[in-house]
Amino acid sequence: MCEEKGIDYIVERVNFGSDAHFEIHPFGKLPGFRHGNIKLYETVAIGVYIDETFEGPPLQPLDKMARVQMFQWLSVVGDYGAQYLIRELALPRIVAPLQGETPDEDAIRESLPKVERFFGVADAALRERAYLAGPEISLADLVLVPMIATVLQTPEGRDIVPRFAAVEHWFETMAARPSFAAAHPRRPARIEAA
Ligand SMILES: N[C@@H](CCC(=O)N[C@@H](CS)C(=O)NCC(=O)O)C(=O)O
Repeated sequence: MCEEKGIDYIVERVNFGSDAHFEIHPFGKLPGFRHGNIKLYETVAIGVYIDETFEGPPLQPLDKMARVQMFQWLSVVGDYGAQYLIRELALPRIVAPLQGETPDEDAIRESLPKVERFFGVADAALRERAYLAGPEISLADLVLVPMIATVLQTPEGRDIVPRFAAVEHWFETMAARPSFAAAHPRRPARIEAA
């Protein structure tokens, strides 16, 4: 979001579960956000704050129904996307082996119909319009794109995503934006913009 708005920012790492972590996020999750004396957590709140505080291209539609669709998608992505795509598929498939654990293949298999449903619903939306909430990019697209990038790191994701042409096209468009490369999670731990 900061990259899309063209604003300077610093990415800081915290030790997960530390006092410093709970100081910025009282539920011990990510992300947390600080701007001067303002401290925020929850992605949607942070996104609205960034968009409405700084100059730069708008990240929320003015049209009422497009804005409503944006919030619908933010909710869908935050609830069902995070659950099916990340917690049920990507985390067991990617993180479990890194921790020396064997992924629960039955659980992963059970996630797949839900992952497919998610992509089916997104595909139907993206066949009608270029972005989730209309003809212009919005916070909803910016929240979904890292989830799809993560799912594409799994063999299941690489099999499923190409079956949804509109989602695949949308992802390619999003991944070609400079903000995608600039905000990629493999960046160094601490980044200070010029
Ligand atoms: N509703 C929160 C979700 C926060 C969330 O679950 N964040 C994930 C990372 S994107 C996390 O902190 N996971 C680690 C954990 O649950 O221990 C938001 O939208 O910011």
